[in-house]
Amino acid sequence: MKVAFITGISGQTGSYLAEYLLKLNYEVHGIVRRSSLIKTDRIDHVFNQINLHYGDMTDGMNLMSLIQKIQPDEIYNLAAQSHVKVSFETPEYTANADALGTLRLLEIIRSSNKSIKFYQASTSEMFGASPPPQHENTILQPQSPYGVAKLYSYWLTKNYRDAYNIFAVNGILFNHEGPRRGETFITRKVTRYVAERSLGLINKPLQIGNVHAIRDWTDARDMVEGIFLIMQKQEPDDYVLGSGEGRTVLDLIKVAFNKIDIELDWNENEGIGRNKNTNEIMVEVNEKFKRPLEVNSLIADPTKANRELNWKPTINFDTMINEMIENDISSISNGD
Ligand code: NAP
Ligand code: F7E
Repeated sequence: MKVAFITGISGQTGSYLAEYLLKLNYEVHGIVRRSSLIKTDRIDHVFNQINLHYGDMTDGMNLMSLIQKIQPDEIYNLAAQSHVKVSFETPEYTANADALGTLRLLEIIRSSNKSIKFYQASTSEMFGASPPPQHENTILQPQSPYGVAKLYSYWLTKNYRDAYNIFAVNGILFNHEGPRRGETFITRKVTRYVAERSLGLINKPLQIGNVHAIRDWTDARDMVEGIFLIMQKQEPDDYVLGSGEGRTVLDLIKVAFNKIDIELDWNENEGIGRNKNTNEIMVEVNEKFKRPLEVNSLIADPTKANRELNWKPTINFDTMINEMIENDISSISNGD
């Protein structure tokens, strides 16, 4: 039985990864942070099958003693302060968790007698200002403290691979979403709003930032499969994972409103979206949700992953958004 240690197991992708590895008969361990409220909703259904430990990416001694005790075969480093806008407000903390946290793990692996495989959750945010499509050799020009912190971890992962012969890999993942997505990311913010609208619980317009940014949105469950395949390669290497399809934030909003039979009429000068039939204002740009610096366009070129991992997403964008809205409607109806 293989032993996996997942940092960020309580997060969106970590929770799907835990399920995936359990199905493959892994012994799964993960860290959760102590907080005044319990935040394990995403993994409660597998609580009895996984091993949770208190831990924090900013606490090297804690990580060291856990890894010495658990003796994992594979470490998946998914823990991060993962919100781009928040990273402008908490840059030092973001660097500590997202950059130095990776250093702590890699140093523990380097000093271990056991050979431990390491996966780093790298991100398309590292491409930043480089125009799409972006692939493994695209120049990295991050535009946020988050992107810069992740860039450090990306290079450190390559560096420890080359210098110490560690099986250390980067998955350079484009945006991934699903029903478990955090509510402050744009897809979930929109699907939750649309769900509340359809249930008649809200009549104020949806407040959003930059509607023109382009993103490549893939289902998180498809990404987890890709993460696993990257870790199973004979030789360690880095891979871009994404659908290859770019959409604007406005496209996303229109698709979501369409699901509840509302056609949106966008007025660019006013920054307002109205219900075409009733003229009611549904969406409003609010400067508060814009970032000091934006990444305009991220669209994956996943050719290498298609070819070498035989990986392709199986869930399309519309299906994913539909499921997210349906899930929000049923969880709101159940009082969640
Ligand atoms: P997420 O939902 O925000 O989950 C992040 C996880 O990290 C949570 O479990 C969180 O715990 C944990 N965490 C944060 N700070 C920590 C710390 N100091 N010590 C220990 N744990 C900490 O993110 P996600 O969407 O699952 O993404 C997983 C990883 O992939 C992240 O590293 C993210 O940066 C990266 N990534 C994500 C995307 C995407 O589109 N989703 C794309 C590319 C890369 P709490 O629950 O306690 O906050
Ligand atoms: O923003 C625009 C925003 O916060 C997407 C993280 O998982 O993917 C994610 O980062 C776009 C941006 O994701 C709002 O300006 C407009 O252009 O959902 P997001 P992100 O910044 O792309 C990458 C790959 C990661 O690695 C990250 O961890 O939508 N946008 N209005 C808005 N975004 C938010 N959150 N809220 C708005 O109101």
